[in-house]
Amino acid sequence: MFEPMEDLKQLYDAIVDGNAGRAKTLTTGAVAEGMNPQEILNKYMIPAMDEVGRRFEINEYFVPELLIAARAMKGALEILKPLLTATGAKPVGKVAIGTVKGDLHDIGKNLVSAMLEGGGFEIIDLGVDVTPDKFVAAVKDRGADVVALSALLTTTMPSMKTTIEGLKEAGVRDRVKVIIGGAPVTQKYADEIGADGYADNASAAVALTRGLVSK
Ligand code: B1M
Repeated sequence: MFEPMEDLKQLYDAIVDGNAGRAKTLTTGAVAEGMNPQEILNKYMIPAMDEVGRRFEINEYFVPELLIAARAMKGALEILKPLLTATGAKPVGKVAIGTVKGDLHDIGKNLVSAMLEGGGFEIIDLGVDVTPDKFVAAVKDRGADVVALSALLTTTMPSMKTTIEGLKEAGVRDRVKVIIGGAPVTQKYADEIGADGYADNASAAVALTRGLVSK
């Protein structure tokens, strides 16, 4: 029988242990039992990745363990994604999203992307390690209204500033709203580099983007 608390605790453990098969099975079970996908994500999956980061910090985990935990997280997230993005509405704006140059972390970016899609936005996903010129091209050639930048490393945060400078140099900064986010990013940093907004999680990113495009 499905035991919500017990099975979801096991989902947390499966992600921390990098057991992708088990993480998928448990997520599928939780969804089939009608558990709220947002709750599965926020209460069990994201805290599991935080625990992985904590173990990395204290040298209990190394890059290989980060990678297998990330694979388990991504597999489970694929199951939740259709539920997070279910929408019938016509696009309310076009968002070019990517993880900035030098940065390969994409789980948070993918989550923000899925939630924005669920919020009715058309998404141009530029992937990871995205150079400023690719964001510029997404605005110039593909008509993005919003540029959404993710960074997980303190060392790659400056790429957000360089991207905004790139948009200015290309003469398209006034045409778009720029939002930023990621674990080390703050509202203060957003103000410093002249971004239009900062969100600290995927749901907040949707509310922020809605607010900006309606202005
Ligand atoms: Co790395 N890593 N990593 N890593 N990694 C962190 C970020 C770190 C904090 C771990 C630690 O030390 N505790 C640390 C950064 C330290 C720092 O800069 N302050 C770190 C490091 C050091 C590194 C390497 C340098 C390790 C090395 O090689 N020695 C290396 C760098 C590689 C590179 O990018 N050039 C590296 C590599 C990796 C892997 C590739 C192995 C893997 C990523 C796999 C992948 O993404 N495909 C990985 C992982 C998995 C992590 C941790 C453990 C988990 C990240 C994650 O997915 N979190 C991470 C520790 C941690 O964050 N707890 C860590 C879950 C995800 C849902 O959260 O991405 O924060 P997050 O997204 C959130 C919010 O931040 C926000 O919404 C999301 C949902 O709520 N958000 C936005 C994100 N983007 C947004 C954009 C928005 C708005 C909100 O608007 C546009």
